[in-house]
Amino acid sequence: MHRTGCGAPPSYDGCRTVDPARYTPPPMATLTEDPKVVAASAEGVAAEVRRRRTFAIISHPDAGKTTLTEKLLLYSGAIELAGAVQQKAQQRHARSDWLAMEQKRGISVTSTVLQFEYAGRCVNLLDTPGHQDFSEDTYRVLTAVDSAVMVLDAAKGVERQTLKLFEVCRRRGLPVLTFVNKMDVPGRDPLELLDEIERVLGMAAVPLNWPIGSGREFQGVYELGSGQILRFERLSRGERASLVGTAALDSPALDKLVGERPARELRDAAELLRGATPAFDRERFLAGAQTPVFFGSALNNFGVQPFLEALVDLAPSPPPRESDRGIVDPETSGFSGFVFKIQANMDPQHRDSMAFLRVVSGRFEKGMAVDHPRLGRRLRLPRAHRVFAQERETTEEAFAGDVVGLVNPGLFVIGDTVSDGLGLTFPPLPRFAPEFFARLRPETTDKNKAFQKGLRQLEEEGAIQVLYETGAVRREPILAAVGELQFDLVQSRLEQEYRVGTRVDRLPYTSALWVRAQAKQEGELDWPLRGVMRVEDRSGQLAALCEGRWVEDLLIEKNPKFELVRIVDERSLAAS
Ligand SMILES: Nc1nc2c(ncn2[C@@H]2O[C@H](COP(=O)(O)OP(=O)(O)OP(=O)(O)O)[C@@H](O)[C@H]2O)c(=O)[nH]1
Ligand SMILES: [Mg+2]
Repeated sequence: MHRTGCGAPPSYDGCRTVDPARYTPPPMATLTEDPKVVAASAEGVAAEVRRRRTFAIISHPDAGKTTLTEKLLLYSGAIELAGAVQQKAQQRHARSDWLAMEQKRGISVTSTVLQFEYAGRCVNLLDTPGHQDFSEDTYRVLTAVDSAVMVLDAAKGVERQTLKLFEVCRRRGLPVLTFVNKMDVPGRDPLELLDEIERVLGMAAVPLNWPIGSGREFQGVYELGSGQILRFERLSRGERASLVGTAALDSPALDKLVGERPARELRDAAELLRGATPAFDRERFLAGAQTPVFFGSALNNFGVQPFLEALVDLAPSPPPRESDRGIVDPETSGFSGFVFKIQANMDPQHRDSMAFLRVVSGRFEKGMAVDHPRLGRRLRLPRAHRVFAQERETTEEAFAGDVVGLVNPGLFVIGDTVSDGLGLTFPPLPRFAPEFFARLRPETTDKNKAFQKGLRQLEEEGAIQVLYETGAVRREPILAAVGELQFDLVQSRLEQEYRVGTRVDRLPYTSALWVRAQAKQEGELDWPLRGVMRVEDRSGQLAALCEGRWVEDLLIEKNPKFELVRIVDERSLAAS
């Protein structure tokens, strides 16, 4: 694993206070003190929490999230050579697209956690899939972060899925930074893009840098704050590029550096911007009323380093969070956290299941005893891991803001809260209603054990739900998924991780209703004759698969005595 993971002893250089009104800086630790003791002290915890930056990268598919992630890793020094999403011969894959299906298709299908150090900050970065079929995972990630980086394709602006994800950020009160990517190909006018952000997303877009040229002539960025010009040069094969020169806007050196026409255009644009855009206001950004905008090309490494520097500077450290027992302060409360993601078989050496825990408050310590309210007991937490995509490394401690991996021998499900005696629970995580259903069969009968094991694991991860037709002669699993591509993912993972080939046969149903009934009342249910299938989940909870909305309505109408529940769908909340 990586030398750049965040562990003790920390250097407390440059800790920023997020909200000066709320926080008073703790005294600095001195080198003569034992780092472990310092980290466990109240001041040590506060200082550690303040240097955490925990954010997700979000957007419509293909805007360049994974490419940008890879380049942020490159410029942070966490990796030495960047890989690519679609790789040519002898090129590496991007770290955050490590699943076989991701590498084969060049899309992200699951979120990835990457922890690294940069400029005295401990960064927890979560690259998310853009495709709507995997958006449940992305939505859950958005519960676990403190800010978001919204990537826009310069030619496409604010696309549909970006808008939906932005709405989730808004509802969660997450500050959003914007990176306008792909400036190296012909795109839209930058002013028009700013205008679109304002119109469509309803927040002020404040450029902190400005592109010099565009398309093939894109050369670099002009930093509005410092007045510096940063000109880059294209390099091949994922190397760290390459600032070839800087100049002030009004100096003749600028014409030499970027050419006369681009220099003239830039001076005109700078003039225009001075009157047209509001000043960046940190409080308004933190309140979600403003987004700072950066331009660049992740593929060519243009503008990535300035963006990384601004990102770790501007992104907030962990804020207080709500729980059922009131507000939890990240610095002064004891340890608490929640599980937002589960993934098995990440490491072919270990083939275990990993629960991803977002630490909400305080300090996690290896082997500590915690309350687990869902299980109603106190337990010793298993070893924690710092995670870097597929790689992991055990860690002795973690602080509010961190995402750590806990090896999960069935103790955790998505949404579980743990705390050091605080007796609290964090709000439930979003669950989407399935809209696609299919029977899943192993291709051969001799792999039934591996098939069942794999299926159970994927169900635990929340990637799909598994149902069974009631009263059927053969207990064949029916997959219930939010999007069709999830079937492909299940098949690919069963093949890769369990060596089981499968067949998927689609079913015509479009929704599922849970039927809340006592076992003895079930016989009283009045089922429509057509368009419905009675199913149950692993625990025997009854549900009805419905072929169209009219069947749902009919079922509800025929059974007024029963509670027929549609799963609350966060997507519809986002749209409202
Ligand atoms: N020309 C150009 N292409 C880019 C740039 N950044 C990314 N790409 C390409 O755009 C495609 C999609 O990039 P990804 O990084 O996989 O996009 P993503 O947003 O992670 O996509 P999903 O995770 O599938 O939603 C790839 O072919 C990249 O090489 C850029 O700055 N310029
Ligand atoms: Mg991606």
